[in-house]
Amino acid sequence: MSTNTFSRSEILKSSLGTLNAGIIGVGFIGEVHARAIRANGHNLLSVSAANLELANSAREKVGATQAVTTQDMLSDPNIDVIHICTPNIFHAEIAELALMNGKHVICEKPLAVSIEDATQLNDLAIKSGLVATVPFIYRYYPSVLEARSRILRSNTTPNLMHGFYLQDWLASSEVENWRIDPALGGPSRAFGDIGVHWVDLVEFVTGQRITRINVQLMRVFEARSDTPSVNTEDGGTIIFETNVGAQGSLVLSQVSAGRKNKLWFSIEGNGYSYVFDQENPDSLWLGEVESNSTIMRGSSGTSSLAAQFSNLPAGHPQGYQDCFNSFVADTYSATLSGGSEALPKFADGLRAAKLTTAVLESSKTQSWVEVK
Ligand code: SOE
Repeated sequence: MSTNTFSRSEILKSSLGTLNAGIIGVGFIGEVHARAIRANGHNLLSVSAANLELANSAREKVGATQAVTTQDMLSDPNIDVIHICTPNIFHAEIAELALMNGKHVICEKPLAVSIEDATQLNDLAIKSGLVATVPFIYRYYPSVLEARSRILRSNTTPNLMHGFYLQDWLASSEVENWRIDPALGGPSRAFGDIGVHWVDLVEFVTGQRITRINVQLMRVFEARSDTPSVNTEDGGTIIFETNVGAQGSLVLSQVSAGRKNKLWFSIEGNGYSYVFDQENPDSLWLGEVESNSTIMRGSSGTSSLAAQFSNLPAGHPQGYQDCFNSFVADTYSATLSGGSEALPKFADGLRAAKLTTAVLESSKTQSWVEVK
């Protein structure tokens, strides 16, 4: 069986050497970051958490060399890259300190819960010359990259984009999580947590920008076991227009039974429809007027952009953690050579903050809102 040639990120890794990483906050997503650091051959030197006791159990969980305070990690000259995986409300302050201490930063989304803070962070990142990224990792599915290259290469601009992002991990009022509380998660939950991924993908794949938005947010559970009054949305429906006049719609929910992580989109232009399904990500569906087909990841004829992040032969599925590994590889190699065209930077985190603000405003005013 022949394997693919080594991917661009794997080749860059060999000239990069080993970088030292620190992770702040080690919940589900912190563990995903830890695996990605290791998979890329880098060194997980330090972890920190809300206190040293939690940091110590996190150290054991992910096998980091040391448990430290966040302050010590930020000022440690041996740390090259800081991964911020705390509850949302702490992201902006820590990201600012990390950049000011000369660290490259991967900051979980949302970069900040206000446009002002996200703007300041983006400015600071640009001024510092450091690598500063936000894990919009679904971009790294080769099928997504294939759709982007084909659409940008084609002579026709997409005129319609639609889909959904559905989950069920909050589908019972018994379930509690810090994301439900705006004091920790920020003012938007379903859009801020999953809607931003869908919108980021559709803008990335089409090269278009959403300019106007009209939103209905919904709350299925007005109360949860420890939360007498829930103030964040369980989901919603969104219609939008883009800078070239294309139209779109998105259905979002974190309370849809049986839907685990159902991110799905269809992007349609004159003569084509491209469909991507995150729960079946190794293939991209192509609809044409005379025939339909399925483009398999890794098959001959796929674009060089998709091939860059295709690390296994066709038929050996790549999944969520592989995307995360590719994203971390791209971020780390950007410290040496600039990243790939997929690399989501703080500017993309700022974009998500602008869209989130527009979503909340439209839902509140029950009207069309321009995205800043
Ligand atoms: C939880 O809703 C979550 O883990 C998000 O925080 C991620 O960003 C998304 O990729 C999957 O779901």
